[in-house]
Amino acid sequence: METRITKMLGIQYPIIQGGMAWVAENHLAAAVSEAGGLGLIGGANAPAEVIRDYIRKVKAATDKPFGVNVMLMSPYADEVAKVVVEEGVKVVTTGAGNPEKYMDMWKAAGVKVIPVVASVALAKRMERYGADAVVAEGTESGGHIGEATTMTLVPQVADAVSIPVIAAGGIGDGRGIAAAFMLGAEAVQMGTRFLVAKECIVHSNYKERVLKAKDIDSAVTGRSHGHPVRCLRNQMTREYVKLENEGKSFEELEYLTLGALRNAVVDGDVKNGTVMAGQIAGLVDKEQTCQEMIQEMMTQAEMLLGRK
Ligand code: TUI
Repeated sequence: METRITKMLGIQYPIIQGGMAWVAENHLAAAVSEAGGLGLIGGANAPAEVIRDYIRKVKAATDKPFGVNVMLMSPYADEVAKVVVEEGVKVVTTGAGNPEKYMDMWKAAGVKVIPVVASVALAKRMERYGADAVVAEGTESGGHIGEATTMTLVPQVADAVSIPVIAAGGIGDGRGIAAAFMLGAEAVQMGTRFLVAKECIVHSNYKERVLKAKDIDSAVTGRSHGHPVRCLRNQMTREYVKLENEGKSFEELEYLTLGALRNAVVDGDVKNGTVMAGQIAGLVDKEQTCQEMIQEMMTQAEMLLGRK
C-alpha cells in the first residue's frame, strides 16, 4: 500500500502512531518504526531536554524514520520546536494549536511538517503555510479533541487540500484503515490501539482499563470550557462533568486534572487519574507487539481494499 505518505516519510506501511502525552516515549516510538510504521515521540508538556534524550534513544534503537509531536499548548513548545531541528528529526506533527510560527524554521531545516487539524479551515491554512500533509483528527480520538467526526472530517479535508491527508480518530483495526482510505486518506494515525502494545510503558492498570473498555465507556470533560478532552469514564470524569454542569470554571476544576494524566500513566491510578483513550477502546482487546498489530491490521486492510 504505497501512498504519497509512505513515499514522503520513507516508511513501509501507512500507519503513524499518535504522539500520546506521557505514553509515546522512546520505547513505543522505536517499536512502531521498527515494525514499518512511523513512531512518534510525544512532546506533551515535557521540557526540551527530556525530548532530546528520547530522540537520541530512538536513534540508537532504530535506523528507521521516526518523528516528534509538538504539543502547542506546552510551556516548552518553543524549545521543543528548536530541539527537533538541532537533533535532525525528519518529521514533526503538531497538536492542540496552530504551528504557523515554527513553519519557516522547520521548512528551512528540511523537516516534513504534518499539523494535526480538526477542521477544514485549519487544514487549508496549513497547506498555504507549507505543510507537507495534515492529520485530520475526528472527535472519536482520545485526549484533546475537536467537534467533527472522522467520517465527516476526512473526506471534507481531502476535498479541500491537495497535500495528502492522514485520518485519525476511531481507527483500531484493518477495517478502520480500509474505511479511512475510502474516505480519501493516504495513511492513518492510531493512538488507542498502541496503548496496549507490549512495548508501551503505560501502567498495567491503564492497559487493563483499555482492554476491558466497552463502546460507550469514554466521556468528554471540559466541553463547556472550550478544552474538550476524551478519556475513559471514572470517578474523576464523573466528578468533573457534575461540577462542570453546575457551572464551575476551568480554573476551579483544574485541581481534578493537574498531574492526573501522569498519575494514570505512571502510577496506574485509573480511578482518579485521566485515562485518555479514544472511542475505539471498546474494540481493543488484546496486548500484542507493535509488529504483530501492524502485520495483522495491514493484512486485513489490504484484503478489504483488494490489494492482495
Ligand atoms: O493534540 C491533540 N491531542 C492531545 S494533546 C494532549 S495534552 C493535553 N492534555 C490536557 C489538556 C490539553 C492537552 C492530549 N491529547 N490532538 C490534536 C488536535 N489538535 N486535536 C484538536 C486539535 C486542534 C484544535 C484546535 C488543533 C488546532 C485548533 O485550533 C487552532 C487554531 O488556532 O485555530
